[in-house]
Amino acid sequence: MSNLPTTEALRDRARASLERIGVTIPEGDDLQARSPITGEHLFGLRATTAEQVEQAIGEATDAFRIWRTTPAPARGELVRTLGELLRTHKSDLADLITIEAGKIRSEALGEVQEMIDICEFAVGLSRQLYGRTIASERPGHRLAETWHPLGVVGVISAFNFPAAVWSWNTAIALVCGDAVVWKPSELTPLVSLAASHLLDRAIEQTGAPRELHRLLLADRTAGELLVDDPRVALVSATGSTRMGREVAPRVAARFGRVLLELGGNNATVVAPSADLDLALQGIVFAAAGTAGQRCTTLRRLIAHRDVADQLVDRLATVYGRLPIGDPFDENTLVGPLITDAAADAMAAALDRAQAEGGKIVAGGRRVETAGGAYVEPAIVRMPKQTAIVREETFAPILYVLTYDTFDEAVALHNDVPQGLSSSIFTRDQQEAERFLAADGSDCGIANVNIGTSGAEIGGAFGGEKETGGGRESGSDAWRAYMRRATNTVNYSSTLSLAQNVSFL
Ligand code: UN1
Repeated sequence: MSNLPTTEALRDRARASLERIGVTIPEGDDLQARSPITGEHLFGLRATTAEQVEQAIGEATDAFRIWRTTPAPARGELVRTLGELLRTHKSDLADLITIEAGKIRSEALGEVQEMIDICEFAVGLSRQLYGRTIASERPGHRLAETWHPLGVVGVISAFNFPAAVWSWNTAIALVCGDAVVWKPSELTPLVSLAASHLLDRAIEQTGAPRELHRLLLADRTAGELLVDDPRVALVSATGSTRMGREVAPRVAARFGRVLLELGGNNATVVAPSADLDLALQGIVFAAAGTAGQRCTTLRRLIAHRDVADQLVDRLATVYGRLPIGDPFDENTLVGPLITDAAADAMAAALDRAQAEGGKIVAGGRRVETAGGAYVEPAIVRMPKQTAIVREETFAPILYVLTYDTFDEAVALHNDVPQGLSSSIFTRDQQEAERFLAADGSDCGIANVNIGTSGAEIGGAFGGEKETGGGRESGSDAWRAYMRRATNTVNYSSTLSLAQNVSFL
């Protein structure tokens, strides 16, 4: 492992990036900004109080009242400006993502690129919030639907995509005419301050209502206030299934809307006809990339018996050479886990996997170093899909299962509680299509000849079952951020009732 930067150097680098973006650090001692690179504290920060959360929701509600009548293409102008600022500060924001989330440089830049892309998408969308015109059954009537802004959107986001997930929600919500209150992960306050400040600058430049976006730097109680507040029309939450189980019924109890992006337990099927070179590359990026901390990370490899040994041998060789360490070092491919607790959870999962009959064939050890939680990504061959394999452990563990028939592969694939992302490597067109068919993969994302992670923003992102059912980002995911009105207009001079009802 290469030498790690000192915490002092990380602090200077963070301070310089924040200064270029224009952020003044709200120093205090309620919250800690830290870096998983050294595991040490960077800055003490002031938290948003419960009273300020209340106030922020009120201010956002007032801003929404103005924003909802601003023409959508004019709303797009704000998001276009945000996109331009993100381009200007791409490197600064990526620095902060590396410092606080531990992502390697290329992935941190990729995350900011994803933000720029969603801004572009949203700007286009601002002129395409189409409703349908529907054939009326009555003469002299027009039937149509109109999409209106929804209200205040509460965004709750996780540490692993500390900025991009906010931008998927916020860029779309803003063009849809909504206001946003954001409760980011406590683990990434500096990224949140930076992203939020760039939006504030865009708001100022375009003359949009100042309180259109509010940032809550606080612990989970602030998230709970958002969840329970009837002024928050939509709660869009990314995180664990456990969190989703708490959020969903509370929002439902007040008839609010939720958009949930929860756990994944993503699998790749490797068929006997697969191009193994391609599969190898796809698997390594999906399983070991981002140190296994994407919700789309590949966690289960379902390999045909004829190719499994060869594939696992080749994977183990690549795993043995994966450069682990300082995410700022351009040779590094695997940065730190977010906390010591994450490394402990990985070790506990590996113990359980072995107790359930698994055999570790690569990695799995903690890299001894002062500071951050660095681990060797692990490959574990399992005799069957045991209890631990059916759980999501947010760390780089790839469980390998083997299959004989395609039906068996699909059954194994779908036999987990989560349903986010999936893929198959095959050169057999029939198999590829069957994997994508109604009785194939049950996930929200199903791919052929690429891995499970790294989805483009143009498609709708999300999954089924315990993943929560929400769809964010591209395609028509915008509809979740608006309310639909069905309009019947009678332009005749007779009142005709639907369904041929006669009255009077
Ligand atoms: C997440 O891990 O919360 O598809 C989101 C991907 C990324 C998004 C992941 N575009 O891997």
